[in-house]
Amino acid sequence: MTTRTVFGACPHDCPDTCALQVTVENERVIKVQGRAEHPNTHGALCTKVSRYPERTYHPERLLHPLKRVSRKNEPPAFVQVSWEEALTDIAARLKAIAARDPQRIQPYSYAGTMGLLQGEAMAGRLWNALGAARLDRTICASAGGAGLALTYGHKLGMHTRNFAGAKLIVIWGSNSITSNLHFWTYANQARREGARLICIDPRKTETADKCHQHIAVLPGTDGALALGVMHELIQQGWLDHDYIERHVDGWDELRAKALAWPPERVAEVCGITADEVRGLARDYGTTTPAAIRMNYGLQRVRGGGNAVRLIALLPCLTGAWRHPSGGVLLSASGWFAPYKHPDLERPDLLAGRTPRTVNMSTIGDALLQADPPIEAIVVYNSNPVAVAPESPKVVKGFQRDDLFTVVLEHFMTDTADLADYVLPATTQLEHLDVHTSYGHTDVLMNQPAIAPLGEAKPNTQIFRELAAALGLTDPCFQDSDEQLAAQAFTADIDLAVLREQGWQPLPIPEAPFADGGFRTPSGRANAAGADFVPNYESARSAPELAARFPLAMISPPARNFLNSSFVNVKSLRDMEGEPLIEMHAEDAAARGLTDGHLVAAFNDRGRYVARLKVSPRARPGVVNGLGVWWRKLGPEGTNVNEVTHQRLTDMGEAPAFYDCLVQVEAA
Ligand SMILES: Nc1nc2c(c(=O)[nH]1)N[C@H]1C(S)=C(S)[C@@H](COP(=O)(O)OP(=O)(O)OC[C@H]3O[C@@H](n4cnc5c(=O)[nH]c(N)nc54)[C@H](O)[C@@H]3O)O[C@H]1N2
Ligand SMILES: Nc1nc2c(c(=O)[nH]1)N[C@H]1C(S)=C(S)[C@@H](COP(=O)(O)OP(=O)(O)OC[C@H]3O[C@@H](n4cnc5c(=O)[nH]c(N)nc54)[C@H](O)[C@@H]3O)O[C@H]1N2
Ligand code: SF4
Ligand SMILES: [Mo]
Repeated sequence: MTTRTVFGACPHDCPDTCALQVTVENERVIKVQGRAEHPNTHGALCTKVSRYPERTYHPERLLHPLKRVSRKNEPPAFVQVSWEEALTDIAARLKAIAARDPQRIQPYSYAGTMGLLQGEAMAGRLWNALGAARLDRTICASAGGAGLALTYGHKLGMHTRNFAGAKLIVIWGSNSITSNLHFWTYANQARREGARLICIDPRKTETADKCHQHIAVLPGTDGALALGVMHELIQQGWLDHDYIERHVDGWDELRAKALAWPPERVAEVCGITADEVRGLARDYGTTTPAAIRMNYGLQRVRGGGNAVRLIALLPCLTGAWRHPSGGVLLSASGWFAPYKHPDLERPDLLAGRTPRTVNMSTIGDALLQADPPIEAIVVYNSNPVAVAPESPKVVKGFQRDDLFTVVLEHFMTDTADLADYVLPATTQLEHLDVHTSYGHTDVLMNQPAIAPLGEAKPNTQIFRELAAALGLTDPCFQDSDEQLAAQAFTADIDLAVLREQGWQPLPIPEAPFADGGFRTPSGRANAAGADFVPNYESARSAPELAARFPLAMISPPARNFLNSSFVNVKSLRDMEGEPLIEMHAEDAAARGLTDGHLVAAFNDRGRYVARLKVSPRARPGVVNGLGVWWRKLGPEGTNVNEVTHQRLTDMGEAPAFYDCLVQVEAA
């Protein structure tokens, strides 16, 4: 028996980017653990990724290329083909389209893996060389990202580990225990040292259960709450005038806006009490150091970008940034920018062409309406039929018989079901990759632990071979994954260190903005223009719509899934049970509904059937449609995106998943 240990990195779209220790016995992975030596991972993984061998060796893993033999609106039927046959045919189809107009070829990818290599390194080169359409990758974080960039100049924040030293932690729009477990470890450490923890979330999450206080705002009202806090900071004299004067632009304008938001007005808009607003402001204005952990939950509404701006300005007003354990963290990804090679995807191969850009968040409309039409779509690292908003339109788009669809996948997802070709991709245990993070500031390397299963190939290899089949001859298509890894970063990142140790930390100061130094052109935080933007859909902003669809619906992540990944891993699905809609007892009673009823959440866009859970986790007026289930595993073949819409946020052109009105009735 031979046993070895391989160092890896978790590829998932999660702020924690854990360092993995993979145990291989007789060429089979028997265990995936967190590395004890990696500071942020500290030896622990979430339940999902501890089950990685179960996912990798899943009996339904795709191991061979498949070709569709049914029509798109019929039940999916595929036959196994050789790689040669698949790639020759795909290349011929794409070539014919490219000869007419390459921008009718649409790549579609997101963060199924966050790896730089299996992400866009080789794929981006292919699309550039072809002149294919660009994809605006907005589906998750671009509203908050744009808000942060406008305010600080980049996506920058506190060190996660420094939350351990805070005396007040505000967890704002984040269910940390579910989606940012390793942050929670630091928050707990702070609590043991006497810190106060406040959770701001419409849902009473497992994280809210463990905080000292939970403030259950209505969805999309965080900007108003931040203005209310500012109102009190001004009125009570809890401002750091010296910090503001030296490091903030646009304060006079913001001050005037904040003064129009006394606690009583805020309370009405947010659906909370004026005392909750005053208490939050008092805690925040009088506790040092005070740290805010925002997550992306609060920016999936029309005003998401502005909400992030207003919250990000709070530590600039109190001078919380002066302390290593004060400030705010939404994303740390901007810290990596100076270390990443800007030309990894070889934009020079575009050779002056400027293909159109399609927004991934409105792929439903784009597939049905784009002019010229999208004739081919190549999907990798994403499951748009399940995760993109307003799925009735997404499904209809993918069902077009004249659309040529190629999906690179591990499993037969809802999207793969609608493909012309399904190509088997390797998992993180089978390929090389390098990773940055959006929750900490270490670069990680993932070494392959085992050979590819079946005929699966890394995305990089699939795109390499597709480039060859298309007759693309630039030498960059010959680069191996090792070479791509070497090209991914500037000289400050040492691949030898990554190979030896598994990670390399970036040299980021402990208190990065203690003396200002934001990355805006002026070096000052920018408050100009930040304001509260109400939801598209809410009782206050759209009363006529609310008369028909009176319940606000949010659809936050399920703990044992990662977006739509892991839904097909039985042990994890068993923990989640089945697709659920949580509703407050008052709302259930008003509709004559009881716990366990099969119900439909519906609006003019669609109808989602799930099991009702009458639960104090839901506040009155708000229902929680958890997780992104695979449509085909739902009771009527739909998931929560059946009812979400394609309107975009105030900045960043992102989806407003949590800005959604529905009615609920017995199914
Ligand atoms: N287990 C697990 N972990 C995950 C994911 C997953 O699906 N499952 N998803 C990953 C991804 S893709 C991302 S982007 C990250 C971050 O993922 P996020 O989607 O930000 O996830 P959460 O931290 O769960 O934060 C969402 C929280 O925001 C709350 N929320 C909803 N609307 C509002 C609002 O208007 N205001 C406020 N204050 N709160 C609101 C929700 O109830 C929920 O508790 O997590 C990643 N981690
Ligand atoms: N209603 C609602 N919708 C949401 C959200 C929500 O909170 N509510 N959250 C949104 C957010 S934050 C995000 S980030 C998006 C996420 O949306 P996606 O990025 O589409 O994420 P997943 O659903 O996890 O799908 C990723 C797919 O990539 C595949 N994959 C993983 N690794 C590889 C690989 O190496 N190669 C290939 N070829 N495939 C691979 C996985 O098997 C999986 O099927 O969903 C969004 N949708
Ligand atoms: S999903 Fe997040 S918490 Fe789980 S192993 Fe990956 S990085 Fe760590
Ligand atoms: Mo996300």
